[in-house]
Amino acid sequence: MRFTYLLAIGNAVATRGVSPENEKYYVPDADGMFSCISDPSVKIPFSQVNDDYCDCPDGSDEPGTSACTNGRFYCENKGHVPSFISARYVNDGKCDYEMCCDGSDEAPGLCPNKCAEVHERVENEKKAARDTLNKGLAAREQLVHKAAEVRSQLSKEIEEKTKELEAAKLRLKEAEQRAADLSNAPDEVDEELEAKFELSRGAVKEAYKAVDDLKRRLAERSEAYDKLFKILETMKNDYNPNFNDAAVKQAIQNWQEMASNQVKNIEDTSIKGVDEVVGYIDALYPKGGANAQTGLWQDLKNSLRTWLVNQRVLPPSAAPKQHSKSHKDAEDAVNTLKKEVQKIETDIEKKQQDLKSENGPQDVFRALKDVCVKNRYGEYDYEVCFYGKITQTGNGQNTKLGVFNGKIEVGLDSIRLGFTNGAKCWEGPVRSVDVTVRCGVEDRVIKVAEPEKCIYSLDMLSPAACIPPSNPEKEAGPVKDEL
Ligand code: MAN
Repeated sequence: MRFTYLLAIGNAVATRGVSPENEKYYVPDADGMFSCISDPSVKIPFSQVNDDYCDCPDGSDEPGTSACTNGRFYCENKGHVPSFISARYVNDGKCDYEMCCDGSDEAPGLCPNKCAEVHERVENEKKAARDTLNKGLAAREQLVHKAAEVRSQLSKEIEEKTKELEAAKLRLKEAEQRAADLSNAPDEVDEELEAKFELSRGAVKEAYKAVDDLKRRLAERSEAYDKLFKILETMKNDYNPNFNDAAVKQAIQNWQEMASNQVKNIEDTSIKGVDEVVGYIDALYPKGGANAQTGLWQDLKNSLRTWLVNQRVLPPSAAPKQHSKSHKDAEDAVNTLKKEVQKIETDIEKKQQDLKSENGPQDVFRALKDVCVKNRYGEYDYEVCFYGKITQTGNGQNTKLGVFNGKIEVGLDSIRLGFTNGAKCWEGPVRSVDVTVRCGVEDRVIKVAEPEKCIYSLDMLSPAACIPPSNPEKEAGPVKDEL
């Protein structure tokens, strides 16, 4: 009877800190020995279990003392959730209620069981977390809905802009055609020249007639001159010098002088000059008229210019070509339209990039494009604009800590956003912020730290980060002995 009682006490000592699953190992074998759990080849007398001296490499011989640094103590925590705590907390004289609410890790009587109290608090916290998650998930649904709206609005804008682009391209094509037409039209110098031609056309015709008349009269004179020439030549050859007629002699002498000088010149130069002028006038009024826009007309104009320059009527260098005002206006319109087309194209490209971008699970962060959150933490106010910048305000300063760089990393229970390129820190780096967003019912900054100078970490809450638990059983699952 006494032996059975002592065995029971001995077993109670041996199984202190042992989980129900492992109790089977804490029974002496036929030789009264204990085998270390992870390495059963190592055996010790059963009496050395929980003797406050570490014998087994895995610490399994000291489940209820602090002797093995790798030992683990099982707290039953009746009324709450069983747990293992590290051997170093065992018998340290402190009640570690968060881990071992039944106080079994300390000597009996030192730490009264508080599992009921702890359980209630933990359950309340869990309930609050569940409420937050449910409300957060509901708010997230709305964000996802809004993100879808923003997306479809973006697609609509791209569609409209594409139509606008087509219309602008058409207008550009028309404007280019108009400018091309006007560039082929006569320039202002041509118009002026033609106007002058029109004015002088009548006068030129008159002159043409006068020249013809002159030519005819000149021909008559020339004929008369030939006859007179012959008469005088005959007289010169046939007169009798013995008659000594002084008047005849003088007449013949004068005739000889005259015949040898001027008369020939008149014929050579004047007639040739008149023919040249007539040739130009003929050329200037071709069949199609002066307005005929042909290469021939250009050639003729050039010939006329050359002739006028040769006659010293025009200065040697031609006036630079000037475009008409309407042509210039048309070219300006082309340039304006080209810019407009380019602007619309850039706009469309930007929107298409935006549409392609990823914005977290179910595109949820797209709904926060224009959202900014402002909260005080420590000595500063922090404003976070999800797709903009983070600003730190206080102590008379307004500092840009970073600009959203598009990085969205989805973790198990949080989402990280990257903000870089903030204001340069005095004698330090360019400021940047690593933002961690966790599930919350509303957007809020809850903590800011500066682990390194001007490198910040900012914790936020937002429904955007509420993720439905993927494996709810794991959370509430029983604690398993891993030894
Ligand atoms: C300001 C703030 C601080 C930062 C110092 C660095 O005071 O932006 O967060 O550490 O500048 O000089």
